[in-house]
Amino acid sequence: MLYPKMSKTRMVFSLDGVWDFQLVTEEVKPSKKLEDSIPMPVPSSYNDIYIGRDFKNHVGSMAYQRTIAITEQMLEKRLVLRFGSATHKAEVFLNGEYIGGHKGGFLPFEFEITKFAKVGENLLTVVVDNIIDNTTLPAGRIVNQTFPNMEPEVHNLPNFDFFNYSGLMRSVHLYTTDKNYIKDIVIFGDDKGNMEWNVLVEGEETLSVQVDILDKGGHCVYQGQGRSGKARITPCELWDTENPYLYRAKVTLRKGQELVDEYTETFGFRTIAIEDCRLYLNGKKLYLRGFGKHEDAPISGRGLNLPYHIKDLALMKWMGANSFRTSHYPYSEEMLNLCDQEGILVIAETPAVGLHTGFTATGMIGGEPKGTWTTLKTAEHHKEVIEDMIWRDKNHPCIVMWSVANEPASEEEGAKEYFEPLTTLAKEKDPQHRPVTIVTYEGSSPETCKVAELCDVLVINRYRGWYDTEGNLKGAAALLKDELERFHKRCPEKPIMLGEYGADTIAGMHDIDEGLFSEEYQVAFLKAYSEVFDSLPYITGEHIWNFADFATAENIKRVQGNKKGIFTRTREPKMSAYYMKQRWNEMKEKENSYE
Ligand code: GCB
Repeated sequence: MLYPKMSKTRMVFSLDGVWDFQLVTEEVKPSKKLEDSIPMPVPSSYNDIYIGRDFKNHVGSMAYQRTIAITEQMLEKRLVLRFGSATHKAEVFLNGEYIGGHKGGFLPFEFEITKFAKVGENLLTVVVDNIIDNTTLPAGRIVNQTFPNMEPEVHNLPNFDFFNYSGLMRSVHLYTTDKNYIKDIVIFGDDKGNMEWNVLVEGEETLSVQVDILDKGGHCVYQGQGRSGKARITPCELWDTENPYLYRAKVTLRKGQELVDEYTETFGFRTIAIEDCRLYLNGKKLYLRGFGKHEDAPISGRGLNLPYHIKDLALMKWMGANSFRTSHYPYSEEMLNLCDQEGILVIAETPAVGLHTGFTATGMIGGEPKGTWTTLKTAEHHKEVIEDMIWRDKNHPCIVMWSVANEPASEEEGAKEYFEPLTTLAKEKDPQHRPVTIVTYEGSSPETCKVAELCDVLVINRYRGWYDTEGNLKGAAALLKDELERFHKRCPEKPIMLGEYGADTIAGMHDIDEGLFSEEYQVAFLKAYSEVFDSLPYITGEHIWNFADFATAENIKRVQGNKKGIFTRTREPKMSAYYMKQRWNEMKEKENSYE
């Protein structure tokens, strides 16, 4: 799906700003102005904008409303209303009429509204629903609780360890195209300068397509004709983490001589490969240094926050990191564009987290052990989000791998049957056939994991020295090494990386004996893991959990959120940032000296 961009033929209007907002307690009448509404910024999570637990933890729907002014010229075109995301479900109404809905909280969707809109003022109402249950991704549970002499209460418990932020958390746009238009573009290149394109066109058969490849300076280095084609660009600058060189493909659609649509897509030339248990980027061994992250900031929550996006990438570069995982959902399109520009590699993850009825990261729910694959009703929706995520993100050179899920019940009967069609789908749908993984947890050992063979890279999360063996880092390192060796024995040809490892650390808390929760313990923990990685040649990366402290649901294992960040929530460094900065920058220098 194309991001809304202005061109000679396309107008784009931002609908970001202050909308009217109301938590829904009785049915919304979308043809009427909301009564008793309060101002709400879009994009933002709604939860932390006002005060009070009841507001923040509201279970159910919320209504967003604003007016939009539409001109005659806009209605002569095809007029499209596009949401960057709506978490987790949305129903959209224009002037009281239902124009469509969408399920899934982290991917864009759009509707043509030409026939619903009128010249002048139009009333746009969006009803967003934040419920997570055994049909949604991420997965959660609705729990009805009763207390003596009280009205029954409804709680929505996340089966995952991040706050269930919701609302219109990404940008909303209106854009126009001609009735004949470029629907989508697939474009990519390899490290030999070979490229392929495929332009999807909506409209008359006779329309002609031209593709101009522009270099950084805007000079045309190749011109191709036709909806699909192959070419070789020589000389060609490759995209990599040190020199993220981007080309642009200017695609024009003509009816005879008349220009009817123009869209410029960015892409890069690079090759990702796996050989001898290692990942390669453009023929060079690739070691992934970085983090599991969250889209998370004070006040705006999970809302699109460009200053935080750019700051986070700057901090990663300062540390010598080269990558992160979009744990645990697809991130904003803006972030992926920045990663293309900045040369940061991304493991792109679906919102499939919490797919385990007997386990959560915080260990706080009992659930129904071993019942996951008969209890969850997520398989069809899981397919949709894989297709939609890959379709949205396919052209980004920064994406190095797809993660189909985080910490599912991969040790339970039924896991292989659930995941096999999904990993196959991910491979088929990606025009570049990038590696695919399922990130697994401690309960899924080399002996019990049912999905290892489905993964191109084994990405495993381990918390030895934290959730078990706490305080005993020698013991933790021994267990970790032994387990990695067993995984390697089972899949000798597959690269292995740590997708998560970390320890909660309260910034400013110190302990001469490196006690749990102190900054000293976090450093010692990371050192112990680093030594294990350095002793095993098939380890292809280390992603620390987490880049920064982040908000979670309240429970007694979380002190105002998860504190495993290397940075605090407001991005101040903990001691460990300096340790990792030194380690990673030394690694980087060594890598560059081999060139
Ligand atoms: C995990 C989860 C992550 C949690 C983390 C933790 O295994 O994948 O979402 O936040 O552990 O800190 O417990």
